[in-house]
Amino acid sequence: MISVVILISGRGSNLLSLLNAVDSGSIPARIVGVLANRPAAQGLQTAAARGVPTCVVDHRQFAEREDFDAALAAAIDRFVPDLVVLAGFMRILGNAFVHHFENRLINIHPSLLPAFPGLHTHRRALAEGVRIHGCSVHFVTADLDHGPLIVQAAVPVLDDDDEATLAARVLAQEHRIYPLAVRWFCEGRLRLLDGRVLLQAPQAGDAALIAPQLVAG
Ligand code: NHR
Ligand code: GAR
Repeated sequence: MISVVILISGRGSNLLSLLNAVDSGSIPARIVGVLANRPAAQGLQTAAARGVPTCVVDHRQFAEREDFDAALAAAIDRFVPDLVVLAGFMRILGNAFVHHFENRLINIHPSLLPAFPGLHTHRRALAEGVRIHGCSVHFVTADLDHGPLIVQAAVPVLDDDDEATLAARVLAQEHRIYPLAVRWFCEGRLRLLDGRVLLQAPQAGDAALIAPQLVAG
């Protein structure tokens, strides 16, 4: 069984969607730890209430980014995870950290990458007047918000949207695609080829396990 560590900074609604997907059996993994860089992150309570061990590595206790990264990596390594999931994690991670977790570190970003990397994506999408916005799950590389894309979901931008209404529409899709991406990773179905992600079809035997297969209409 794949072991997963989740990193958060705040509310933790993506964390909750992942915990629920594991509990319902749709992700074949164990969430072995939840780490936050802020002691006040609400998601820490969500995890503790579900019996998941939590840990805080407060970035304000470190003078240098590299020192924070090293302490965070050491705290994660104690859980011996196969996959590290950034779920609303708000600190940029340095090369050494990214390299240490290469090909087993993923992020959800609230825009249709490569549009709007970085912060305040919904505000910037509204300011640009884009009509389609969304969210992206990607492997994390040293190049901020530019790693190989695993899955994206798009939503319309409506004329009367403000930052809050647009963020809520995107967030609903985040809660769909992050569990999907984590499931594919845990099923061993994600392949990296020339900086792109390929999704392998389910194993041939799988169809028999869920026969009869569902068809549209
Ligand atoms: N690190 C690397 N190397 N590569 C990525 O793709 C990363 C990453 C760390 C976090 C999440 C990302 C997002 O989805 C993420 C992707 C924080 C910032 C940021 O500017 C930007 C992008 C992301 C997360 N953070 C400020 C900083 O100085 C602090 C902001 C705060 O603490 O509120 O680190 O959007
Ligand atoms: C989510 O919208 C996530 O995509 C975004 O922050 C929110 C966290 O919500 N992530 C970033 O902006 C990363 N810089 P949550 O804590 O409820 O999952």
